[in-house]
Amino acid sequence: MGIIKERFKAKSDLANAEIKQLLKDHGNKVIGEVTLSQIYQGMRGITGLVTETSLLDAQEGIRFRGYSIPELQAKLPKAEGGQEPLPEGLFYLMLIGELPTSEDVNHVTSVLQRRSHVPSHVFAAIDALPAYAHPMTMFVTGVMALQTEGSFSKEYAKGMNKKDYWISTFDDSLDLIARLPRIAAYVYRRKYKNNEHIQPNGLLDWAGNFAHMLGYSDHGFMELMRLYMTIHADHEGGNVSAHTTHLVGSALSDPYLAYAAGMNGLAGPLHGLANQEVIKWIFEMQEELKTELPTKEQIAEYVKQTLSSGKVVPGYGHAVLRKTDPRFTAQMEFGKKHMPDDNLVQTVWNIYETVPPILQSLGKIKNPWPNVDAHSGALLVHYGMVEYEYYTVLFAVSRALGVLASLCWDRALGFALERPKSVTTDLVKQWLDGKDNIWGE
Ligand code: CMX
Repeated sequence: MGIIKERFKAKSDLANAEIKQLLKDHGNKVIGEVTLSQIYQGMRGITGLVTETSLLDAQEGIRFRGYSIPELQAKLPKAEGGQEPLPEGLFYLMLIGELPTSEDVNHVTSVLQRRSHVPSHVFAAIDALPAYAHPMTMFVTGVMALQTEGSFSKEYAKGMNKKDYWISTFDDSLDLIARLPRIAAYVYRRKYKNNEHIQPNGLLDWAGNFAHMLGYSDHGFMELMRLYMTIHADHEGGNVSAHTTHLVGSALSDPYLAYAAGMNGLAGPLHGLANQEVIKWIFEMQEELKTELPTKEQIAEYVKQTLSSGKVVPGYGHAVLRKTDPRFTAQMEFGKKHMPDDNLVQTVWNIYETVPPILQSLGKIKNPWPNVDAHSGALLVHYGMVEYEYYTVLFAVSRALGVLASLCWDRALGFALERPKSVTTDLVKQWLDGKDNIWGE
């Protein structure tokens, strides 16, 4: 057994015993109540899941195993000559629950390098799609084709002891994380770079090698990828991509099936696809106003136009957060350091000063502040990655770190099949008429 796997087993054995005791002592304690609005309106605020890897505070933003993004930037190991955290370190932290040493991170990097081979039928499956297919469709098709290489389903078919579910889940998760950059880079080069592919560089870290295979080998872009892959990795358990991965995984669908399902959720415009929508919206604004650097007054007018045509302002608002997303702030800091005079980046900052008061004045939006997607595209465009339809694929590669670390925990803790109760409006009406005991089990 590898060293990370041994450490994971030791940690999860302890957690298992602790949770068993916790449930024995307090299993019947009530932790909240559910209102009628909540069941009709996206179950906002209902505590119904356990996700160990990260926790979202509405005011402060995300913490990964207790660490904020600035803390991670200070404490996680860096690449040689780099200043941004290595995402392998965050994966270790989410999986093991402790900050890694540089040696631990180097170990994760080399394990991922060893496992990164992608069989040719995966590329053939992507090639079978027309060139106009969306990059997320190509990416998820590649992931589904790779499912042939998984071990969980094969072990299950042979007859696996429940206690061992976590082992092949762990193996599949590492294999998948190792191989995703290759699949994602293949999609990019096929769709946008004449099908000219770049072989991996085994001397680079996971995110650095991804940048290299995409065709962006300059130091700044590699640093951006390390930061990007770190901050997009996890956002506790209730968001669509994490929740879907967990839900599908709860049926004992293997990590490939569960992750692919989650990423189909990430591909929705109210979730991860918002990163492409932001840049598309800014490009359209620049075109309509015939300027690369619209004034704040011009931006305000354009925002009002967007709202009055019944559309959302992409990159703004959040289901849980109530302040500026610290992932936005981390990217803003990166922009200030690497490209303070870039027109598009400055436009993102001008939008930041313009949009919140307008959204606030509508009186119905719970969070008028920017989320992670409001900033990412402008940084990518700066380095030449202008193909905004691709951006959600980058988000998906990063999100694998969080949702797959969580899936390992789901299996190690023996979490049950997820199956909440649903009701009909007829039943709700009967209940409102005073009929008791109608909710069922
Ligand atoms: N622009 C315009 N209207 C917005 C808005 C925005 N950015 N954000 C919320 N609203 C509207 C909602 O559509 C809703 O309107 P109705 O009552 O008419 O249906 C109202 O304000 C209340 O919504 P809310 O409770 O504040 O927000 P929700 O929890 O329902 O939705 C989210 C959250 C993210 C879907 C929403 O803010 C949105 O659509 N934002 C734009 C898309 C986006 O940036 N998504 C990315 C989120 C981060 C991520 O997952 O990657």
